[in-house]
Amino acid sequence: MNILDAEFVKGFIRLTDDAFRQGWHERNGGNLSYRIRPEEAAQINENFDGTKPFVEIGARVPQLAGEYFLVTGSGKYFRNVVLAPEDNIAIIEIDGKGENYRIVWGLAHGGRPTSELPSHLMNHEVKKIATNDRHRVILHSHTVNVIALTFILPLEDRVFTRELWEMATECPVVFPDGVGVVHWMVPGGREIAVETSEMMKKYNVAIWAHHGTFCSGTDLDETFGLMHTVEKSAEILVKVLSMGGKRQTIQSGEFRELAKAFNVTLPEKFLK
Ligand code: 2HA
Ligand code: ZN
Repeated sequence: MNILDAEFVKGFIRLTDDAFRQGWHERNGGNLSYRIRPEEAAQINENFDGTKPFVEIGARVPQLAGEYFLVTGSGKYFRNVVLAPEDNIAIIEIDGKGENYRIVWGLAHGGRPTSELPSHLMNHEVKKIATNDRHRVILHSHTVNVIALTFILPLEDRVFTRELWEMATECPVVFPDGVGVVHWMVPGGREIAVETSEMMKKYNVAIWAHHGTFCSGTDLDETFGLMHTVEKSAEILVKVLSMGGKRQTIQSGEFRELAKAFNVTLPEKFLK
């Protein structure tokens, strides 16, 4: 099968276009990765080029040994993916130790996988284990309103979770575990990857102060939808704060009622 005809590739390309149109991906901002199912890889691997050298990941991900990922390219623009996928995205293979990768398809005119590859792969490893192989997508976006809030709210999981939950009744149902906040760090390396993957052990959302948001999910729709929900909630909070702040809101007892009605568990630490 032609790689561009595979459903997961079509979905990946559509997500990059949708996310660009949301205003989350200026220039080369943001990145996306998808952990390819073995049966999906089997449908297209006749088109893989296994001759490129392995390169260091910059992190150790032994639980991902031998896996294939579809990833956006470093320095590539989300808005160009739909026009020229083969130049802007790539499929990479992880080696048997989980320490190196090689490009087997894509980035046809050169390039490297996303500069945030250590964070993406460490998040995938954590989520693969935590969700019993269900989560397959990591999306990093420069979400305008979430970033704005990191200049105003204390950089605490509890504060961000509770404020975002209060801004839209469906939020606790969409992200019942809450969100984590990573203090400002240099992007692109192993250190921020370690911090972020620690957050991903507890949450599906990790906010990078003054930078953006990471979301994890089972599929492309769910992960895009999670980013969209979190960012929309942040937008409402920015509007509320701009109008002088809350005069009324959803109460802890009401969140408990919601949890019961929608059959979700909300951690008590966020209901104080
Ligand atoms: O430019 O978003 O975090 C890509 C990024 C780095
Ligand atoms: Zn970024």
